[in-house]
Amino acid sequence: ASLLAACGQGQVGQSGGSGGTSNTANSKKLALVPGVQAEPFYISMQCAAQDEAKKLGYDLTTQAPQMFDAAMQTTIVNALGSNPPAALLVTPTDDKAMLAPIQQVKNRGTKIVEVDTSLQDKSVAVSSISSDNTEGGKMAAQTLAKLAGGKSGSVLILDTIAGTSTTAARAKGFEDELKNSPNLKSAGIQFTQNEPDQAAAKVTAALASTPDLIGIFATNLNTGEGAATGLRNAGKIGQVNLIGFDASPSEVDGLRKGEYQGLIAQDPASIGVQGVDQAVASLEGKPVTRNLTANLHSITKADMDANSQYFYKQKC
Ligand code: T6T
Repeated sequence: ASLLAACGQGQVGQSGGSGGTSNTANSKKLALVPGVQAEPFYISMQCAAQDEAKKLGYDLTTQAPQMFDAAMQTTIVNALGSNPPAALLVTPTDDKAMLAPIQQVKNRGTKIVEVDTSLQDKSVAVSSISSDNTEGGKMAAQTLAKLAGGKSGSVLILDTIAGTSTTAARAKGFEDELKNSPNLKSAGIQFTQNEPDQAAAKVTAALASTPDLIGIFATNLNTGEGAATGLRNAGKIGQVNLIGFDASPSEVDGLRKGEYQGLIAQDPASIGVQGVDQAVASLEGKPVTRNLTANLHSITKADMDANSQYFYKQKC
């Protein structure tokens, strides 16, 4: 407790740098702090991570913030400092704001593994596991280009919150790839604070301001669900092509109903398993891989039944 008091809340560092104290009582304890609670992507990741930890003789506990929010996540990460786990698997909800709290846990001797998102500072984690999000954005642009079939028009990108490494890479990959389709013009990137209602409102506004809107790329689950609502409210389902990211039950349902023309599904279970494997390798002095990726799968209504293994879970 005295060490924690010496470090103080939100401060970075402890003399001696990243060495810290290793807590032998917790040598088999792994903590997972995902981006947000009760959300199918992170539930799927957590279920697989728990199973993998158990298989390797470790115990993984999960604590998730109520919202995808750096202040809420900071409170959880700071609390870990008083009883540090051997390793922390974390989804930084902001690529800069989460640096200080995560570094502080690291300074207590905890190994840090990033799962899904990552910090801008690449010196903190021993390993980072994510989808190739730039490639995912590119896949979405290629799907929309194919659906447009040479027809001209504008396409809107719905991002979540500035500072989210994953969705930012998806939006960038999408915009870069769009340049290869001269008939398609970017109507810009709109931030939605990861709120479906805001995504729906941005779609309503875009339909009014951009009469040639022919496509939308929703960079994650909440933006996709909101975009589908916006299109439904305007009676534009099927007229404006919607490509979503992720494969939540509601998105999968929307794909079946024709609200989405395509989904780019991630493999959150693989991210969870690889995260645990890297954390354990690091704790046991085995070789650790600094960057790992999980596969992506482009799914359409036509092939969705053959791809049901990529659909996300609502519970373990
Ligand atoms: O798309 C995932 C995740 O990869 C991203 O970092 C945040 O949003 C999700 O959790 C979906 O809601």
